[in-house]
Amino acid sequence: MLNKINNTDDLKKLDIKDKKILAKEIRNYILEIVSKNGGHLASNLGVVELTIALESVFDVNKDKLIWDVGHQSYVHKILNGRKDELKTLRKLDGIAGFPKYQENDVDCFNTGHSSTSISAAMGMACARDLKNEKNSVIAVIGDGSLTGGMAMEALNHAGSSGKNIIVVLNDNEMSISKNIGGINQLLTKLRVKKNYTKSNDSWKRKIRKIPVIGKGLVNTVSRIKKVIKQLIIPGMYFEEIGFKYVGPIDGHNIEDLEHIFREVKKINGPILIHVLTKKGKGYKPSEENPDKFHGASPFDIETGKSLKKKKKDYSAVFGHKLVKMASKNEKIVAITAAMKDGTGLTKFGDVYPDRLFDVGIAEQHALTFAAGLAKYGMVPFVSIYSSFYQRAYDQVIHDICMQNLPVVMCVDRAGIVGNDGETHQGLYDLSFFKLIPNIVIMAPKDFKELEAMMDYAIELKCPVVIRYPRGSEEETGVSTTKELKLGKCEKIKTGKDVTIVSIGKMVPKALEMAKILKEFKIDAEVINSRFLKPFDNFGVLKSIDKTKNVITIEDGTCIGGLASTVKELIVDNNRKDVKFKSYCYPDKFIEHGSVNELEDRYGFNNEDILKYIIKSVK
Ligand SMILES: Cc1ncc(C[n+]2csc(CCOP(=O)(O)OP(=O)(O)O)c2C)c(N)n1
Repeated sequence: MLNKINNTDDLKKLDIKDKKILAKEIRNYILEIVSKNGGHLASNLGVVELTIALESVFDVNKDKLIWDVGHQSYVHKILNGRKDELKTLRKLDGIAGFPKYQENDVDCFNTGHSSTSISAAMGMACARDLKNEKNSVIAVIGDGSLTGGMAMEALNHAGSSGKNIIVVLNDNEMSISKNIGGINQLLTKLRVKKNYTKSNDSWKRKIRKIPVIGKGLVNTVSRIKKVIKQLIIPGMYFEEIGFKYVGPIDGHNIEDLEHIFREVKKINGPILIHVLTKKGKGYKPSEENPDKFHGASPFDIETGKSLKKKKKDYSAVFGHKLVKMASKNEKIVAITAAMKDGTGLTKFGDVYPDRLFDVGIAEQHALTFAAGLAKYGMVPFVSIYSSFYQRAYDQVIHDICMQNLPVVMCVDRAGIVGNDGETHQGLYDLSFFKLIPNIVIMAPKDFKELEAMMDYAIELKCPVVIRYPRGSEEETGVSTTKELKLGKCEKIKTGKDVTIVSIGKMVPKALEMAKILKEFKIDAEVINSRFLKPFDNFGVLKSIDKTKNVITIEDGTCIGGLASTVKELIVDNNRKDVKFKSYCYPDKFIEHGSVNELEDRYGFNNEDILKYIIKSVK
């Protein structure tokens, strides 16, 4: 069946029986590819029938179909001209793991970060109406992503707008791990709605029996009715804010789904269709452990076991250290935005369940929540991936830094993250944090320095950022001996010919360079910046004055980070005779590929750097 499908016109020719066969084939195909390339397996296996039904009923070329997060868009890509290319999924120059209009116009809105789909859909619905055009606009959003503040803001806007917009709520009871929070409780009630029907009737009968005397009581009774109605018909929540609620519907029954979508197409106003799916469906290991197969590295299909050797990584070191610190300091609390496992906080939650707060996919709330905790005397460590910190920028400025609150902002997955691509690269944090007053920014060169920075962050009693990369430490052969001092760099090798200033995960590279340069009789001075803010102007300038030749290496954008800082230092101090070169990421969104491939592509390979240094010194 799969061979017959090149686009959704082909799909529309199939009958239900053939679509069921197609669903099976698509699952096997995705499994085969993700087991080799890695990727978001469980979410895609869960939406096979849903995607087939949506794209059979709606016209992806005319209607607007927006995938929230977009990690579940592989089925859509298969059905829309990228079946063969899917083999290159997430590979350098291959197709992306998220919707990309650059690949195909039917990916009508690029996603990667959660909870944006309803806002984008509302924008499109309003534009459509202003242009007097006719089509359906559909946002497909998971129950996890529905917990994001943006989704709530958009529901609020859409509900009262009267616009024709369809929200398909793909409810699998999971975010990356089990979904949590009040919205999830609401959905739990909805999931078992059918069981309420009976009691609903009996409640109605009971209410009717209440004697109604006088106007006041009538009002009271109608208010009570409303409240009770909300309790026993929880879909009312969506109805109350202006949506027509349809569901819950079995998300693996193509026939039922198509029927509902056809009906809904005819209805005016905002509609929410509640669809129940099973995350990881059709592959036993992912059905049993959907969290492990949310974002999977390559694995063996037979056993489901990962083919990647598990090495201790920065997130794990962070998590273990925090558990140790928390045993001595009862004020320490940890916050995650739906990424407990990814950020290494699982053990912390096991040991201190009352001191770990998983706030859902709610980075903005996480930061202001941390500010509240800090204001009341606690010591919050907030661990969020670099690219998701972007969403909480105002909270960092307005709620944390303006009040100079001692929140430790741990920036995980900083720098190039690899195959998830442009939406997930953590290239901007150094730059955007640096603009903020009152903040201290540190980046460790290895695990030991991360631990030291975590201890030191508490001593500072102000907003602190600690950024560290995805994965494991690189061997430096140099252990951290010097104590951390605010705004002081660490000179790890003295030299006279060239100064290499680097930060975080690029320090080991700088040391490696220095080692090789020795063979060319070039004596490099290696500086671990440790702090980007406050920056060690004095220490770095002293080295530059000696060598008159400086290069910077950082895992971040060229604008506003280490490169800019050193450049400003040179200009501000009028050092006209100094040679300067920076290794950093250019002013463009960096695509997907492995970390090594991207480092090579963007000039971080040893050969290129060596060539430059040798030329600049001679
Ligand atoms: C702003 C933001 N924070 C965190 C993430 C990481 N993340 C990707 S998918 C996901 C869970 C999404 O759950 P849900 O919407 O229910 O989709 P499912 O994977 O269960 O289908 C999370 C937390 C993200 N993409 N964007």
